[in-house]
Amino acid sequence: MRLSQYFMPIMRDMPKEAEIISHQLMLRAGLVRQSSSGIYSWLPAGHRVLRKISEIVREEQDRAGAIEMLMPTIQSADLWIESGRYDDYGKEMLRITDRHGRDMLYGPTNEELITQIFRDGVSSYRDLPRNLYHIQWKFRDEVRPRFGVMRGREFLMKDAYSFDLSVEDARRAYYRMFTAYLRTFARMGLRSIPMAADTGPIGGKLSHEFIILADTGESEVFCHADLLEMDTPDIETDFDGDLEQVFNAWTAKYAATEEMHDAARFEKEVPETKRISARGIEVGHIFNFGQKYSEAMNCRVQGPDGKLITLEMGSYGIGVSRLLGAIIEASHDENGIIWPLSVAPFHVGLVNLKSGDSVTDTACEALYADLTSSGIEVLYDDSDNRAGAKFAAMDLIGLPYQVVVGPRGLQDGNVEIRTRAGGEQQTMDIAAAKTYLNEKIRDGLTVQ
Ligand code: 5CA
Repeated sequence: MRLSQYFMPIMRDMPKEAEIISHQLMLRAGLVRQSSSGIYSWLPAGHRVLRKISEIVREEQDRAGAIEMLMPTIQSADLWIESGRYDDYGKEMLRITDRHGRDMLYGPTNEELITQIFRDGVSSYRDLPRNLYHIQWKFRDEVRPRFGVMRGREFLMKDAYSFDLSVEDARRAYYRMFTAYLRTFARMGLRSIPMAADTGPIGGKLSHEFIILADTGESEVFCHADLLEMDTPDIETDFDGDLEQVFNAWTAKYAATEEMHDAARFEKEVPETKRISARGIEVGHIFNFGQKYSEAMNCRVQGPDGKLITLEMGSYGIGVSRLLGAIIEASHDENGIIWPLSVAPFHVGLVNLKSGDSVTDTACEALYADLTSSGIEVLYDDSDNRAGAKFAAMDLIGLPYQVVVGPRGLQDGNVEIRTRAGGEQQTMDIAAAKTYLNEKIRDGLTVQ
């Protein structure tokens, strides 16, 4: 993509309305714009990141055996009356009346709708187990939308719903999602810690929040420091075999959100030097709620002996749009965002130090064409801005690699490669630069 033909409105000054760094940087780097309180437009570069995050979520859900579908954003109130949650949900639910006077709502979550769809689509124990998911916009009329996309009113969520015949099977479904979540967040460069959590309006007893430690996090959390060093399940993880082990290993050490925290237990179980009490961002939340919805909504199948079985259910959410904020909170410096390669809007920023100079232009055009044709995503700054402004913009938008091309280096056939994360600068000839970038990017995108 040529910057001269792109749309990425960069702001030099600090936006006053943004309280936390990720929100400031998302506005300054031209990723989002607020359209009304807690509701955002995703500008082209922000949209690219949102798509990449969604794709990682999708790959790991698919790998864990969940099946993708898509449910609408607008739902009928009738279903929520059936489950008993229509009144419980209170003011957070955006209620709408259509032209026929029918009560509708903008879905804050989908337990009711999926239960109806599943109940109407299955009749026998042979159709189980299943886990269905979608990635869809939700609306919650939060009292205090804040921190940009971190606590929005409209936000993108991945929500999966599992249906099982027995309590044991439902636990296995829970372990599958638990494991998939560890992998999902690790692939975005995040260290997530599953913490015993309260279930709130979703219900049930078994629940974990996946938390990223960050000073600007909304919740207070407590955990054992060893959890920061645990190994993430790798691609060889057997989604039928090793799951209970993964779950047990990750839940053996103390980790709890504020609502579930037990100070006496924390002090007893965790040596003083290992106690972490910090703030955290909730990027995912999983629930096993047994028969709460299947009972209320009559979601049953016939068992092998002809008797009806009320299904065991769970739901599993990831805050896809919130993740942009969480990743930036975890990865930035005083100059701007530092995107992990896997979610960066582009892999490489190509900086032409002297647009209009034919030698420099020719070298840049050739590099741009070659890198692009080998599958690398390049943002080419072909504008005639000053060098200093170009560097500042590249650092702000945080692409993992910068290639700086100018007449002086080109006299010796050289360009400079800068790594955004470590700040290293290396001078090398053009052929070596292409090989270097191809290798680094291929290796960096390989899923472990
Ligand atoms: N039905 C369940 C699981 S699918 C559910 O709705 N869970 S939830 O309420 O915990 O939401 C799932 C995830 O969505 C949260 O972990 C959080 O990352 C994200 N989320 C929740 N509310 C917001 C919000 N207002 N803005 C941005 N992300 C949010």
